[in-house]
Amino acid sequence: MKIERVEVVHVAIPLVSPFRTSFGTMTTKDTFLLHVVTDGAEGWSEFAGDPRPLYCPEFVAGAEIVLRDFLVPRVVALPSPTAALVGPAVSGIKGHELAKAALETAILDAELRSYGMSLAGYLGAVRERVPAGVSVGIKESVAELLDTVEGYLAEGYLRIKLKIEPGWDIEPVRAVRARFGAALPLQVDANTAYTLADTEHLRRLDEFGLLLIEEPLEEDNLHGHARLQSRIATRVCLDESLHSARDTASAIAMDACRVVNIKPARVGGYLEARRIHDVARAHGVPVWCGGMLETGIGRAPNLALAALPGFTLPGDTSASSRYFAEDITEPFVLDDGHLRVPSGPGIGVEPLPEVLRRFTVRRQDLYGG
Ligand code: NPG
Repeated sequence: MKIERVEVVHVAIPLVSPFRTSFGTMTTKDTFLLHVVTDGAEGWSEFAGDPRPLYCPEFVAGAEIVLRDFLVPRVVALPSPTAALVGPAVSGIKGHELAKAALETAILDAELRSYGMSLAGYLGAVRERVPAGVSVGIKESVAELLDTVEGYLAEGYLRIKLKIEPGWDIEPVRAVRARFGAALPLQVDANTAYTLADTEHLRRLDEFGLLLIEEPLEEDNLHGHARLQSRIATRVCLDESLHSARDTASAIAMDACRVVNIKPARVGGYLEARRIHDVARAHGVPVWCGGMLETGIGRAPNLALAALPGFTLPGDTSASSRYFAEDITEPFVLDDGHLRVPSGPGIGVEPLPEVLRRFTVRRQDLYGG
């Protein structure tokens, strides 16, 4: 395969409602798509990060530079670039997993399209549809939270995740349990907002029968998470702390997590995500697929991954309408609480040209063109 052109397409798409977490509030999906043109086919991917480095160190403007100056030159210089060669080619560049994931995914999409093979088939998917969970941001009041959760349950979502932070944890969880019952699959996500000194406080969540508590402590504090896990009954799930299959193996060996959130972008792409799935599954540790408010371009490959056998918990892979009044692909629609796994070649979706044009802020060639 020969790469002829690599282009970034910056987009800004309003969210249907602001999304508040312990690290900030988002009102717009402001990122770029990566468009790769090869001699065989074209591929698309989405940079999962935001304009500000609040969730992780990477951010939109920085990622464009890293791709332009360090990642794309190494990959186009390969005699015959393929997705499997991207990781080794860029391994000398430290970090920047989100940018690496965007490049690998766009090339993988083009490559699979040239073979007429779906990403789901390539990864080893065993399901045609996956159960959909939804992530509910921090609200102004418990009443507003209950209304929001009620609306999502009425739409058919099968699992609720509540964002928490100090001052917004026990009471919202208690209220959701009281209103919707003990059978509702419910979990919480702290996005690193607590410290080990909060152990006794976090132990109060044990009485609510949660599926898990996600990333309660500082990023990369595996030792602290293991100490916390030894003192609370709720399963600890890691997100921000896991960047690779090796990290995941260490965390599992230390009992720093009993569940893993796999976000392909956070770990450098779908090939490493698949390895994490395999490591976790070999240890009997359940995984689920996280989300970063992606458009349909980022969501489609996540659905393919979520169809692997070890994904035994519903993920944050919600329908397009949870995020946008208008998605840039054909919308993903909830059907009986599930989303269909794309079955067409590559990631199985493409941007709708007219919609993409309306949401495009800027286009820039990084190579060729
Ligand atoms: O449905 O895609 C979604 C959002 C799920 O809560 C969600 N994502 O911390 O996992 C997270 C959070 C996030 C959103 C992280 C945006 C980074 C950016």
